[in-house]
Amino acid sequence: MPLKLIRADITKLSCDAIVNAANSTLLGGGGVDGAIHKAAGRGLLLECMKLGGCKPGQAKITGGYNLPCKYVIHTVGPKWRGGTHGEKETLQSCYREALRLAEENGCGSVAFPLISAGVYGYPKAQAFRVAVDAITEYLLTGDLLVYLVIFDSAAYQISEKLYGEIAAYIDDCYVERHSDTPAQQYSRLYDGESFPLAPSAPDVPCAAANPADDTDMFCDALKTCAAKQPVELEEALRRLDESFSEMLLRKIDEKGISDAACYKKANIDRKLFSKIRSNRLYKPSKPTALAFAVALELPLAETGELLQKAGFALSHSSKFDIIVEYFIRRGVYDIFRINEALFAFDQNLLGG
Ligand code: AR6
Repeated sequence: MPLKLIRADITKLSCDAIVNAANSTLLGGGGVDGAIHKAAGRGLLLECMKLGGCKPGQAKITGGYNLPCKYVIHTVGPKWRGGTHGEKETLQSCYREALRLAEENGCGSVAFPLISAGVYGYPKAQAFRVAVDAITEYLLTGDLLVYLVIFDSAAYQISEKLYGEIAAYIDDCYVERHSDTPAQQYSRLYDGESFPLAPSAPDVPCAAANPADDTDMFCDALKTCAAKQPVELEEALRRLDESFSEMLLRKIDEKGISDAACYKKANIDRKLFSKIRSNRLYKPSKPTALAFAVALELPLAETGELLQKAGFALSHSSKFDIIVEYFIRRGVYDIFRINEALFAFDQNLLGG
């Protein structure tokens, strides 16, 4: 199951369990703890009083009372003391223990705040990294839908350097788009790539290009390649009829990875993958198609090829596309890193 970053007030979420960043008394406090107790009502406090507290790094579960969720999982994060007092290990343990309790209690979904990143003073960027790493490690074998809830905009930022580089790349791409002819843009987009199968239709929005036009452009692109790469062309023509699902499964085989490894790396849940696998004509959304391209570590041209099978193309008119392209060009295929950047730029995220 995937990890989803969302901006929300955790007390409003109706998933099976929400996690509370509590203190060791479990009797309420400020921050998210205060908000949860306030929204849940007195019943929560009465149940918490019977629990006998909780040690840092551990977790306990109660009902959700007036909250829209079934359960509240209370965990106690470490207080930041410079990072040399086992804070990271304690924080990792908070996520692991809370996930274990959620699973034991039959939850299908659980939402976390950024534990310790408020009153307890854990540096936000580091707290975020520990959260993402602990949750993604769990998801390698676990089967929960996990939300990481970002409450205030200051609570989350990718490094200034990365943010600046991506912002500059977006600017450059916009400039390119508005100063070149479509043909120039196209050749630049696939600069250095050997097999440009997915022409980014000029002035056609990224979401849904006309499939008929796409096919024509696709054939034109193939013909253009003919002189240079006759063998590849022959193979590509043979694959013209291949659907998105077929291409995806073929590429998974070619990479020699398992289906599960692929959909987990793509941050896609098993059910969605099964649908794609069993329906050769399944049309995924653009974030889903791109997530698979990233999971398969496809270079830009092959990414375009896979997207084209779903009726999409990468476009320099879309910030979302440009950001994903930024990472692919640099060979960075960690979907969570890419999603962090997309999140920072208020874009849709990759995955299911
Ligand atoms: N929804 C989601 N996230 C929230 C919400 C909300 N409604 N409110 C705050 N956050 P903190 P800690 C975020 O201070 O650092 C309490 O007094 C907030 O922006 O709630 O683990 C307890 O009783 C921040 O990113 O928890 C303890 O004494 C994150 O939740 C102590 O604070 C955690 O901030 C625990 O401190």
